[in-house]
Amino acid sequence: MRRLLGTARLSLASPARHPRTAVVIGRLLGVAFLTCFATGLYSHLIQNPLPGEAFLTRPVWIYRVSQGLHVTTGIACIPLLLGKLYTIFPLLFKWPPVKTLGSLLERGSIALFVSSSLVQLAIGLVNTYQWYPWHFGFRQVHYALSYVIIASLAIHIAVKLPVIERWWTKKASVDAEGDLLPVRDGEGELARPVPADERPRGVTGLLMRLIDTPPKPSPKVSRRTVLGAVGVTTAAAVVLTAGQTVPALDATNAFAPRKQRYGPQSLPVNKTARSAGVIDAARSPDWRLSVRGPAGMLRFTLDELRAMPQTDVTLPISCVEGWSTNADWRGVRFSHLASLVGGSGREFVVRSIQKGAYSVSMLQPAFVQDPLTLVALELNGQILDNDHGYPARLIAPARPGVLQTKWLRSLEAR
Ligand SMILES: Nc1nc2c(c(=O)[nH]1)N[C@H]1C(S)=C(S)[C@@H](COP(=O)(O)O)O[C@H]1N2
Ligand SMILES: [Mo]
Repeated sequence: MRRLLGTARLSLASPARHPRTAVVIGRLLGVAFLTCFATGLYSHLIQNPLPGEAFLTRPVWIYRVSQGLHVTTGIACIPLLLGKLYTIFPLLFKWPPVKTLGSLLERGSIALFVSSSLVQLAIGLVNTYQWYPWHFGFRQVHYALSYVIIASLAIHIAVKLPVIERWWTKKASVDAEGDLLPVRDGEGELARPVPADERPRGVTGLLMRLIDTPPKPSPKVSRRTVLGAVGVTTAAAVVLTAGQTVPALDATNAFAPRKQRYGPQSLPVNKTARSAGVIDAARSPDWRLSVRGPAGMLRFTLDELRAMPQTDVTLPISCVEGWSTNADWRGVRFSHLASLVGGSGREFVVRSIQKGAYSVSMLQPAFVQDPLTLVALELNGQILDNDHGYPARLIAPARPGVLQTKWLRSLEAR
């Protein structure tokens, strides 16, 4: 077994598989994972607030940027992680896999990190296409896994700190000609000359010695090729998808699930009125918006809402799935409606005529009082399209799209 794995490791040795390469890719991967974790946590806290949590309402685009970063860095993690796995691949054939308690921690944390990140990135990516080919709750699993990943990453970095430090700077990694310095024992296992007792023996060993003199690894794939490939695929993944949230990259947005301005009234749509089953109720002349607060309940027809003072705001829809677009909204200030029922400064429950998921959202006092929060009746200069929430929808600054409830039915102070 040991010999077989030794052979495998030797045949996989390559100058690209050097701890310096692992450190270079690892740094980028670390930054991407931490950004993804922080922005994911932010998104989680807006949707599942802690008691007494304060909400940021400015800048209005904060959620747009944060969630755009979340999805974009998550996508960038995929080629980076694969590149990193390529560089450390031979270590999978280390035998015995675990020698000491320290190595158990090291290998255990890597196993956990690699497996949980692969699952995390895969379900996250698939989720951006609104495809849920599984039977678990995406949000809970994605959230729980993020802690597993960050904890195992912290252990991994702590264990590897000596190697990371040793190969951190370029200066300390290359000789006068610019070639990577060889790895000595204790400086990281990768590309270390295979000790005599680990070299394959017998026929395999003989053959290998004929083809390729061990322990010198053959320069099959150069370090530059690997770093170049990882860099190009990562950049491509970003450039080909980030246009769903960065308007300047719209032209190169080939793979993202949504395009800027592609949808009714120049705004993408997730859930259509038809699929939500709301068209009849939304178009009915009996539609009323009921607003309830400490001072009682009022019910408004669409004409009554239109007769109230109208406010214009420019605010983005920023979907948790990563796409976002700015739009011009016109409607009645939420704070005005709240004050009519004595609900100023209260938290409101906002309900849709739609049933089921996404049909309710909580609007905390900071958003209720915000002059930019509207019960919108118009979008980009036209009466709201059925698919954008006709006759009325909620639009507030700095909130995830999923909380910008469409096809409003009632606003209730708590
Ligand atoms: N009632 C209701 N409101 C809703 C949704 C929904 O499914 N039902 N989808 C939400 C989501 S996930 C987003 S991103 C925004 C924008 O989606 P849209 O483009 O479909 O309007 O609307 C939100 N409001
Ligand atoms: Mo969304």
